[in-house]
Amino acid sequence: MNNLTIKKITKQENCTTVDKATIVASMDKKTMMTIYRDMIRTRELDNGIEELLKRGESITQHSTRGQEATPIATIANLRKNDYVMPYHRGWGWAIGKGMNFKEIMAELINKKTGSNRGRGGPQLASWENRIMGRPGIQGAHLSIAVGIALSIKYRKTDEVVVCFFGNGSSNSGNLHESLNMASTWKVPVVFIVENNLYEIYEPITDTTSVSDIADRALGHGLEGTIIDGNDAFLVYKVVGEAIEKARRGEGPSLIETKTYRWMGHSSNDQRYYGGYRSKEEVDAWKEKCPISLMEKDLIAFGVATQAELDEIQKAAVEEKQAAVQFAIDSPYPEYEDLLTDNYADEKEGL
Ligand SMILES: Cc1ncc(C[n+]2csc(CCOP(=O)(O)OP(=O)(O)O)c2C)c(N)n1
Repeated sequence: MNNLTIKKITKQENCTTVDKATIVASMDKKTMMTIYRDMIRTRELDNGIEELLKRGESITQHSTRGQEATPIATIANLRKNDYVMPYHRGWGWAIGKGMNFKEIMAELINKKTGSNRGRGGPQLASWENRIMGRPGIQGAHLSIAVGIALSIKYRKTDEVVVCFFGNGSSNSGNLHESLNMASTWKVPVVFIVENNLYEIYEPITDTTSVSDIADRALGHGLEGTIIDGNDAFLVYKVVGEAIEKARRGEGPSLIETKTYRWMGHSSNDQRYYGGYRSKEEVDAWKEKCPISLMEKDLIAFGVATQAELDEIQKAAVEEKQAAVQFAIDSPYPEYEDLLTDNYADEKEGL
């Protein structure tokens, strides 16, 4: 045999289009209005945190501004007993999954009335809402999501896990281990990578070998999909299909949502424009605001009137004001609170 085979693996892209009118027609008004409302509430949460920061409260905020569509439209597909493995960018996932706004705000400044009684602070968690805790170690949570999905498979339920992460975390070795195991075991997890083009102050081109993170799915036998992460309708549809696939036991998916953060990396980063990105770039992305886009669509497709949307906006501002006040007025935990909810209990002599 003199004919020797050389096989090159090349990236194959398969683009399809979807008519937004078809997506809108397939959704009920309640779902669309919930997505819109929760995006507005997420932005108001951001505004409320800024008010607290101005009062000197100590929170490190990783603003969601400009990225609201991905967490909210993703979670709109979930049931109460589905799991969310969040990441550090904002708290949209907490709003979307149904955590109480006031309790979130109080928790963020470690008040006793907070969702975790002031113990967790920004690292929100909620067992009731199956929010498995905001992680601090980039990428480490990816394998935890796979572990939860494996437990679902063992328990033979039709629950799913949605795991969010940023483009920076996609450079963690743990991504590859997690994609590999999820794909091998065919567990019900949907990975959502919010590609906002930066990793703290570094542009993606300086830190990452590919411009599309979804490419990394291919090497692990998963389907990788790339969508506009600022279009709530598209996110809802595409993620919804991946979630249903996972529910049917047909395995995991990786969806990359292209998006952009308007603010600095965190509230410690005041260099919104200068330094590592241009004002022109930020302003161009502000033109693609996910909330304004959905607003235009809801009106254009006759789903809602401007008056209805204004009402939602007004209610969200009032909710934010009440939550800020509630957080400020709430007490800090007492010394005795240190002795509750601990694994090692004094009474047990441990
Ligand atoms: C293992 C680890 N390394 C570094 C950090 C510091 N850190 C916090 S956020 C962040 C950038 C994450 O970027 P990305 O995943 O793109 O998410 P984004 O902040 O852009 O939403 C880094 C490096 C960390 N928390 N954990």
